[in-house]
Amino acid sequence: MTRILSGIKPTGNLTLGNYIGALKHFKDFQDSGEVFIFIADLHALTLPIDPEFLNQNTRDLAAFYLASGLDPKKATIFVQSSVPAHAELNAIMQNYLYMGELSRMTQFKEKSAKLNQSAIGLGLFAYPVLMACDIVLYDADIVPVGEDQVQHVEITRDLVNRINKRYGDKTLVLPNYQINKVGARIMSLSDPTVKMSKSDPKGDIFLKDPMNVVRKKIMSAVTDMGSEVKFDKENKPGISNLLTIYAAMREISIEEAEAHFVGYRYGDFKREVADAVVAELEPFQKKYQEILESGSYLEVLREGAKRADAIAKVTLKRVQKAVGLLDIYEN
Ligand code: AQP
Repeated sequence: MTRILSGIKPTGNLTLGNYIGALKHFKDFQDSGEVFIFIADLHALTLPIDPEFLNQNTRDLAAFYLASGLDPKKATIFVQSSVPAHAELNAIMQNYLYMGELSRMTQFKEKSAKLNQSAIGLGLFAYPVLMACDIVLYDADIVPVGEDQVQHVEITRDLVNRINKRYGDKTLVLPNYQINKVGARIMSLSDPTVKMSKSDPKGDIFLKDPMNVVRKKIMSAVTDMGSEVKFDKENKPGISNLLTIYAAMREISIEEAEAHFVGYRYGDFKREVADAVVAELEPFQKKYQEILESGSYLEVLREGAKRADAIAKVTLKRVQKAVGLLDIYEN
């Protein structure tokens, strides 16, 4: 059975970008494969974060996962730090990805550029090593991600090939990434040339925003010169972004969305985009709130950790053995 794994960092309030690029699609996999969805809390420590904020974001994310339709009977939902094998495998794998290749990672370059250069944590630099461990521990075949994370799955593939060449081709499973046809990169509403991002929000829509705020943000989104509602990323980045959001909400292609808005003025166009977003987010938000208040997500995470731990341990053992670490409990 195909194994699918993905995760989100609890670094901030989830955005519509996280929803469209990742969250919305997780449930689609749970009937066709074995799904592992985790909360990447160790990754969240790679940039300074307030402990209470991290704690709350972790709870929120668990509730959002469940609200998105993930069924804990079908999908294994867990917190990364609750499965020790992630950190243990990381200690081994950090020796097999090289500083040159890690320093070329776009995410590292972008995030480190915003920091005081003398205070860039090793974890931020080594982020792709831990992410590779997250993936290979579960023998994942497919990793659904937004566009930004593709490079990290590619470096995971390099690592797997390196390890398998050295220790035998059955040591690790080679993963593939999967990105959505529509909405792999949702842009900021106030500056459509930058990605909508939870740790660096710029007029972004948060999944916890009240619906009147969601509407207001869409109505005041930056648009472009001209008056035609047309998908043209280069010359009309604002309109193209709103068209993408609409297409993702209605689960149609960009071409279908464009055809729908022929002859529309910007104001009416934005109003319909807002309607589509509210129609999807409102019930989703209600479900999230119910789950959060009930506290039921904690039992799901405990059960998920048990299941994930049992699988991750097996991979860890296989790697420890392959690289020559002595198991003192075996003969
Ligand atoms: N704007 C986006 N459009 C489409 N997909 C997106 N994703 C994130 N932003 C967009 C996808 O959501 C998942 C969550 O990834 P992550 O939390 O591990 O980190 P990220 O990719 O770095 O996302 P953020 O929101 O920008 O987080 P911060 O600000 O903490 O770095 C991934 O599948 C991602 O591609």
